[in-house]
Amino acid sequence: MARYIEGDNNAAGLRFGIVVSRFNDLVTSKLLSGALSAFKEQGADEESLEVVRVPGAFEIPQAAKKLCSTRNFDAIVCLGAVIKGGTPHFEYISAETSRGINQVGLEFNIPVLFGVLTTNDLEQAVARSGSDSSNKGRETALAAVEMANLYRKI
Ligand code: INI
Repeated sequence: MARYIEGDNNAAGLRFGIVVSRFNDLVTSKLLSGALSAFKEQGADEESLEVVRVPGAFEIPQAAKKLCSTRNFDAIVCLGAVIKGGTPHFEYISAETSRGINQVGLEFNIPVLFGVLTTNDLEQAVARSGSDSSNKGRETALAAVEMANLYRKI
C-alpha cells in the first residue's frame, strides 16, 4: 500500500518570511495584505511573520537568500509585480526574479514560494491582487503553509 505524504493547512508554530518589493506598490501592498490575512486564517502567530521590503522584484531573490541563510524560517513567500512596458526590460527582470527565487529554495532546501505577478498591464495585476481568493499573495501564503508542513513530514 502506497503511503501518501501531504502538507496540511495549519500554520501554528511555523515561521514565515515574506519578501515584498515596493515597485508597483499599489499592487504589491495588496499582495502583502492577502498573504498576511491568509497566514492568520491558517493559525500563524503574528510574531512568527517577518516582512522584508526590497526596492524591486530583481532584489527579491537576494533578500530571500539572506533570510534562508538564517535558518529561522519554515518557508519564504516572495511577492512582487512586474508589469510589461515597451522595452525588453520586463523579460530580464521577470526571468531573473523567477530563476533566482527557485534557485534559493533549492539551494537551502527551504520552500521559497513565487508570488510575483508578471502581467501585460496594470489591469491584469490589479485583477490578481484584489480582496478575494484571486489574490496571488493569498494563494502563495496558503501554498507556503502547505509546503512548510510537507517539509516537516518528509
Ligand atoms: N521592478 C519591479 O518589481 N517591477 C517592474 O515592473 C519593474 N520594471 O518594470 O522596471 C521593476 N524594475 C526595478 C527592478 O526590479 C530593480 O529594482 C532595479 O532594476 C534595481 O536593481
